[in-house]
Formats: sequence, structure tokens, C-alpha cells
Amino acid sequence: MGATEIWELYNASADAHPMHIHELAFEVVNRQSIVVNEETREVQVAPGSEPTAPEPWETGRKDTVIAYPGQVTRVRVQFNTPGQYVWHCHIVEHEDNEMMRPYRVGPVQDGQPE
Ligand SMILES: [Cu+2]
Repeated sequence: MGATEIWELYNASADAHPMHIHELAFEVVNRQSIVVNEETREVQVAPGSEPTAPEPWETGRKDTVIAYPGQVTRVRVQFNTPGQYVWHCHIVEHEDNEMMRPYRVGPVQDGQPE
């Protein structure tokens, strides 16, 4: 509760994913190129790459950000509402294929899964 975090959304796929985080507004910080080691499946920020600023239409507070392929997209999130929520890709086929994850703010509340 009350924490501010930078979330890094690494997109090692070939598609852009509109990522939606429930119950909060966030700011887009920047994006940066990534490289994927195809043998080990490890992903890292591309050596020597520089972060790029958000797009002109991405200033202010958002609830969805497009994670471009081959990039890490960084967002600054602040958690002010206790509860259990989800964050997910807004493409239905993707969210139906595990691109939907839970997150919790604060302690477990009655009726929530642990
Ligand atoms: Cu997607």
C-alpha cells in the first residue's frame, strides 16, 4: 500500500500488446530495445541502447500502454487502493492464453485467494 514501483514489460514476441493494469493509473516512463538469446531464452536490455521517451499521446496518467515488440516498456505505478486485481493484454485471444496475471495491494482480504 502506498508504494511506487517501476514495472518493466518485456515483449520478446513479434506482436504489440496493449497492456491494461486494473485499478490504478500509471505513467509511461520510457521504452528500450531488448535482445533475446534464442538458445537460453534469456532476455536483456540491448547493450548500448538508449531509452526513448513516451509517445506524444502517452503523457499523463494511463491505464493501458502498448508494449511494442522487441522492447521493454517501463511504467511508474502507485498502489493506493488495497485489494486483488489483474493486469492483462487487451487482445482477447492473448488474455485467454495466460496473458492475464493477478496482483495484490496490501494484505489478503476476506474471500480472496492466497
Ligand atoms: Cu497481447
